[in-house]
Amino acid sequence: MNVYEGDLAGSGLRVGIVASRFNDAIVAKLVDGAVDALRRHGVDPSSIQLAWVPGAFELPLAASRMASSGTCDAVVVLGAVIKGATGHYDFVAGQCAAGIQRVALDTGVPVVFGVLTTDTIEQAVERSGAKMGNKGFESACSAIEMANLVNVLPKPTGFPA
Ligand code: INI
Repeated sequence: MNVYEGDLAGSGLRVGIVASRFNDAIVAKLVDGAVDALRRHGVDPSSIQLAWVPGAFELPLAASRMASSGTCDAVVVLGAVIKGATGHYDFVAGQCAAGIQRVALDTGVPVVFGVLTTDTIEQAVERSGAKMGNKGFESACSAIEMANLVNVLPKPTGFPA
């Protein structure tokens, strides 16, 4: 049996972070958590790129540019969509999630969904460094694991040697 797994060794990896400014008090904590996780797992700070976009709806485009640039082994996408704050929550959150998944499948580069989608601002606070952990930290760990998994999985046919 062949079992493929990605470990959490970040040394040598290049990671892009895309973050949205909407609800920036929350998202700044997610960015801090992500950078902390990357550094603790051995990613060189000079190998981390960070791009800011206005809101969660804009995250997929910037993630697409990062993922297709050839400069990232994985991309962490961070944002906060809070239901109480918007009537178009379902459109923003849904299109953001679908767009990010599409970028990952289209490019083959792991793109991790670290966007909080909550009913209240309190729930978002809890998930950005308070009692429910930090979604940015968790997402960065997932990005490292997926980057390393993609490196060991069998390559698609036609993939350059
Ligand atoms: N963007 C967010 O990231 N979070 C939100 O909660 C949010 N609300 O509440 O509307 C939000 N809206 C802005 C949206 O992402 C776009 O930036 C905007 O529609 C311009 O395209």
